[in-house]
Amino acid sequence: MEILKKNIILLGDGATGKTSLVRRFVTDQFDDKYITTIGSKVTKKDVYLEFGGETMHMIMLLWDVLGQKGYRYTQALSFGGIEGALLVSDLTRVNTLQSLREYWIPSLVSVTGALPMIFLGNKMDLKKDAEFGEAELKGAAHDFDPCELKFQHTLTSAKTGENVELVFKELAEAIMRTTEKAKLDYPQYIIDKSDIQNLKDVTDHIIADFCQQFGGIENASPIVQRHAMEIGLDVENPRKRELVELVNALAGVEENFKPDNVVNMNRTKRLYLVNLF
Ligand code: G3D
Ligand code: MG
Repeated sequence: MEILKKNIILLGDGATGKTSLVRRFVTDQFDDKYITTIGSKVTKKDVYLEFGGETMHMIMLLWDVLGQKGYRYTQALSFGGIEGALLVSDLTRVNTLQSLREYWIPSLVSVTGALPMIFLGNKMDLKKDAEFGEAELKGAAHDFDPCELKFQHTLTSAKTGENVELVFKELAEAIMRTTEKAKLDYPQYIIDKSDIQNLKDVTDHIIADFCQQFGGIENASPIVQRHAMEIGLDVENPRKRELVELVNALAGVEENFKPDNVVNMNRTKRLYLVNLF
């Protein structure tokens, strides 16, 4: 039997239920070794799944990252080698879904590139306190779908255990299904965030990202230059407001030749970089 080792990350705001989901899924967690690193914890779980008529043994290494925003450098390091993500929101707090869109997803994909992601609306047992439901979750899954997973999203409860095992297995299957080709269809410019010290660096990365996805600097740079001039952006001394305008202008260009979800992903990722400062 083929054995595969895959790094999975759970991402989302504090108290959405990431640690509880891992605990629920990994029933023998107390016998398992925890590797504690700065800001994250790794738990191992063996999963067996049918794929292409064969049984596969997948060793899932589950990365449970500190749920606080702002630890971006230590978090960026733990994203290396991540091959799939469970994005956890708390159904009783709609701002946790907004955070996935505006913070956690761009933060992840800017270091990993396209990868399978499943959106979880956790705490489904607290139905009467819910601030959003499956429709909003599906909307987010639709907007961020770099591997064309058909907008995977599931309501879960770490408390009752409902759908918990299912979502980990769904992610394992999604990782198996996601071919190298799918990743190449959605090239992502990978950013080492520890490189970014100021808005000038951000400008550099935004332009490089756009150029790479546009098929090279020769074709792309006249377009970037035209928009930068129209906006009055000084690349040596960029201001935040101008950079936001540039990001929107580049999204306008990309709309002509990329699918909506990719345009949206790029735009969100670039705005996230601008908003680091
Ligand atoms: P985090 O790791 O994302 O920060 P935790 O979140 O797993 O620590 O969970 C935060 C709180 O939410 C915990 O409550 C936990 O018991 C609760 N919780 C997690 N998942 C669920 C769920 O599905 N349903 C309900 N009702 N509660 C859940 P405490 O009170 O211990 O802080
Ligand atoms: Mg936790």
